[in-house]
Amino acid sequence: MKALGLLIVLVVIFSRGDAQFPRVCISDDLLEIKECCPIPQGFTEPCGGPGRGHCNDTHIPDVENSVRINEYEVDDRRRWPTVFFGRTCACEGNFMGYDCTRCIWGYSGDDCSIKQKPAVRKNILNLNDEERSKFQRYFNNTKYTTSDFVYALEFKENIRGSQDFASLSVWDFFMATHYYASRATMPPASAEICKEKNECFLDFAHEGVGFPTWHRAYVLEFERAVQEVNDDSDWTLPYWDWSAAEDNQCDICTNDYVGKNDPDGNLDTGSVFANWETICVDLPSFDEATNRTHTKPCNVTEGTGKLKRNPGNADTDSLGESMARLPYTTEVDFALRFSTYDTPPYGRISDCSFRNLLEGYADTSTGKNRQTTTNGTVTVPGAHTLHNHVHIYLDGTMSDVPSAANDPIFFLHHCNVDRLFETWIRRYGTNDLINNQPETGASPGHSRNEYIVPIFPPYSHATIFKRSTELGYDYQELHEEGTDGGSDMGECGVAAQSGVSPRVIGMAVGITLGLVLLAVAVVLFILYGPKMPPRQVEDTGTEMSVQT
Ligand SMILES: *[C@@H]1O[C@H](CO)[C@@H](O)[C@H](O)[C@H]1NC(C)=O
Ligand SMILES: *[C@@H]1O[C@H](CO)[C@@H](O)[C@H](O)[C@H]1NC(C)=O
Ligand SMILES: *[C@@H]1O[C@H](CO)[C@@H](O)[C@H](O)[C@H]1NC(C)=O
Ligand SMILES: *[C@@H]1O[C@H](CO)[C@@H](O)[C@H](O)[C@H]1NC(C)=O
Ligand SMILES: *[C@@H]1O[C@H](CO)[C@@H](O)[C@H](O)[C@H]1NC(C)=O
Ligand SMILES: [Cu+2]
Repeated sequence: MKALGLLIVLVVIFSRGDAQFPRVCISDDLLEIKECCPIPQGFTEPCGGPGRGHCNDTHIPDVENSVRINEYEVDDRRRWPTVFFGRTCACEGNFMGYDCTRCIWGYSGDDCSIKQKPAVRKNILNLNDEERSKFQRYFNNTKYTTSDFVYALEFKENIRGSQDFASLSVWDFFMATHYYASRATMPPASAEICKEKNECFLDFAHEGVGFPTWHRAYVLEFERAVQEVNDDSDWTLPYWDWSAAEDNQCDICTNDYVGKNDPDGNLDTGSVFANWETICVDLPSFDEATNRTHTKPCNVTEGTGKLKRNPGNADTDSLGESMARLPYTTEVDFALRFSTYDTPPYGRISDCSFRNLLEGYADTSTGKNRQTTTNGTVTVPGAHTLHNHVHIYLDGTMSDVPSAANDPIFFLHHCNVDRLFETWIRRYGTNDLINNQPETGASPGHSRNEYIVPIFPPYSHATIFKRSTELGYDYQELHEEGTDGGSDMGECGVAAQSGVSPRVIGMAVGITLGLVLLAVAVVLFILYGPKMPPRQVEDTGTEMSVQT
């Protein structure tokens, strides 16, 4: 099984030429004129017409990136989605979607004017039997229902017409979307430049400041797709709070949830997901697949075998002892002490950054990035914490990030990652939340005004950096700091942070409040004697200064 543990660090999956678009826009004519402005059902004009939407040139945000994107001249994801479509629906008001028939997140109703009461995403362990089997059935239906979107089988430069787009299931469409956004190596000519910057790849979803918002949008789109497949708009995705798992082992790897497995990492035949066929697993590397044959590495219509999962069996020799267990809740507490959302260069080497701790390239004891190093014959594994840690711990399909979304546990994991992101927002967020995201200087696709590639038609990271209640959903419970109320920030002392953190303000307010309460209590005590027992007052004061 250890051989299956394709490491996140080592995987270099390339996927530059594919894309996914509404089936209605993949006629030879529309591909030729590069226009995707369908007339919605029941309407007479493209994009619905005045009051709903109109067809317009696709606006592309002009952003300066730290990696020179034009060096990736063959990558179809650049200036998304204009390599395929230069004219798309510009929706008005609260409408969105490729034909402006959807409502923006958080709104519903025929004219999308009703602000939704937030739908609550529950802890998967709190689902009752009926809800649990519903989650399994709904996921399974999503795997076996054909998507309205199709997927380009070839690089744009090789696309001849509609015959080069494939139909796939709704589940596999999401799988392919994540795969398409993930890591691609740099063209050989630029390899030297990028090596210096430690950024020899293009990844629109990972290793960057856009990681939390990219996956937030992705999970929202997925949740809505599952609702649509199952005709149940009230359904919500459950989250898996892995940091609370008993004995720090996978507590949902049973047939009641995502399926148990044998010692070789095969799912039990009693699991709903045992027969699911994966796509895009164990593909040849980019260089081999594209340089020799100039063909896309992943043919999404070809299965690549059954799901594999083997929690706790990742190769601890090369990856570190901690990979035999799930992350501790104290590691989550640690990450959530960082009020600084992200730090330059907004990538995998960022230090003292909440985003990098959550994504998992920063150590949860120092707060700093650590790459794999060698000291003599001893290899010190790079930091893989929280989000990354869970992927690696689960081993098998989940440990290869670009194709990890084959496994149903992926969405339960990412729902929890989003819940931790939301915990950060509620703890440190102010009215100008998006200012936590850089306007320039991130790697391509990660700055605040850039699009979440390859959502079509796209919207920016900034539009999704809001409290979840603004987007129409909430969590049963956010992450609560453990009772130790620690203040350890490793090698990233509070002083190293820019500005005064809300935490410090909170502490000051707490202490002041405690002192005021104490003073009031003393006065009351003097005035009214033993009616107000002083012991209780002392307790209140102590508790406050510990907690804040
Ligand atoms: C159409 O797109 C152009 C170019 O992006 C933009 O300047 C213009 O404001 C858009 N028109 C409308 C009505 O949205
Ligand atoms: C999953 O759905 C497929 C297609 O509808 C069906 O054949 C299969 O029995 C379902 N699996 C389970 C375990 O319900
Ligand atoms: C690409 O192919 C050319 C010609 O076969 C070869 O010289 C070159 O080394 C290959 N590049 C990579 C990165 O494999
Ligand atoms: C993709 O796989 C299908 C099924 O095996 C095959 O018919 C098709 O030719 C393949 N397409 C490409 C572009 O390789
Ligand atoms: C390298 O290993 C030696 C011997 O185990 C140890 O004394 C030294 O501190 C290590 N150096 C670093 C930088 O970890
Ligand atoms: Cu991902």
